[in-house]
Amino acid sequence: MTRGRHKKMLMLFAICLVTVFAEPESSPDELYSRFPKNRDEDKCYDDNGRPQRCIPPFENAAFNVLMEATNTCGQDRPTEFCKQTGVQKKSCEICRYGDHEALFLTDHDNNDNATSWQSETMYEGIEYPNQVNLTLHLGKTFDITYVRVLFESPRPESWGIYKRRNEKSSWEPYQFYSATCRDTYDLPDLKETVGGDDTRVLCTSDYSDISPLTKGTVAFSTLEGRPSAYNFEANPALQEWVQATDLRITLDRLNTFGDEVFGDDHVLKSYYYAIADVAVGARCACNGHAGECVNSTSVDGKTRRVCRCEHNTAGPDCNECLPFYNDAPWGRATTKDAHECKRMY
Ligand SMILES: [Ca+2]
Repeated sequence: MTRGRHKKMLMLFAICLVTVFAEPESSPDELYSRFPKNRDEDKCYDDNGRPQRCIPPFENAAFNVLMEATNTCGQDRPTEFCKQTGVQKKSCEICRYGDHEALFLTDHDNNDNATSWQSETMYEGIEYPNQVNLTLHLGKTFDITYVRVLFESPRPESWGIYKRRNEKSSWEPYQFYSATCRDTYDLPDLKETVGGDDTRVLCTSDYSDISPLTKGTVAFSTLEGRPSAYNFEANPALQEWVQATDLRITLDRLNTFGDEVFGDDHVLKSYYYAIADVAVGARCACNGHAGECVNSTSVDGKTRRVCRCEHNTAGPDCNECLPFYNDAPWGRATTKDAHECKRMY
């Protein structure tokens, strides 16, 4: 084999290796294509002025939206934490006010130097049954494709994602990640189950190892493994399943090496939750009657996102007909019928 060819083979091998390791555990963007789309998807009228179904662009709905954290290190007083390096001697630092705030969950990270939110440690009592909640208010209904969490600490032993369909409804479980699904959440591990209905809450043990110690990702794709995902448009239950106005991450159990039982201070201080980024792949939900979502400031001075409604519809999600446009009952636009609201004469 010539030297040049050898080099090429090595390069090819390296590229394959990178491809294998760069592949995320699930590919939410691939799933996103299950939502019907075409390149004119934001146009609510065709070239001849006829109404057609339109949808706002795909976005990271969490970006720069401040999450509420029920616990943050350094918030009340400086606290010590020790880096989990896997070796006996741990390097410890102080977390001060502002070092690891909740706003770092949804800010713009550059890859080499990501900012992260961090909780207090097991030394301060951050352990089951105590929980840490991170809550994201989106301000209106979104169609959620995925929730992706990039951990700075090891991924938790047990945690869950909850959602609310509107600001007044109660929190519903969306997905659980746990090495102890039955004990912690009273659900079977996904590995032990077969089939099931579209809107069943699942628990999986796949992402609950203590390794990797940092930069572990978990991506929850709302339609993954849902039997009717390919027929999304004809399935109202699934359409409702992907909708949320608020999302909550509940951190229940820390992952440990089991050495916390001896109660050593430095060991206890090496167990805490830290997250570098939370991303929510979603579209503003407008029932097929708007091609974009815009900021709107209400009388109380609050700015929130609202659909720019077309087809003579109105409401935050284009969920009703304009006054005097009630010739036919309101309907969600489909690819076959835009369900335009028509003037009553
Ligand atoms: Ca960050």
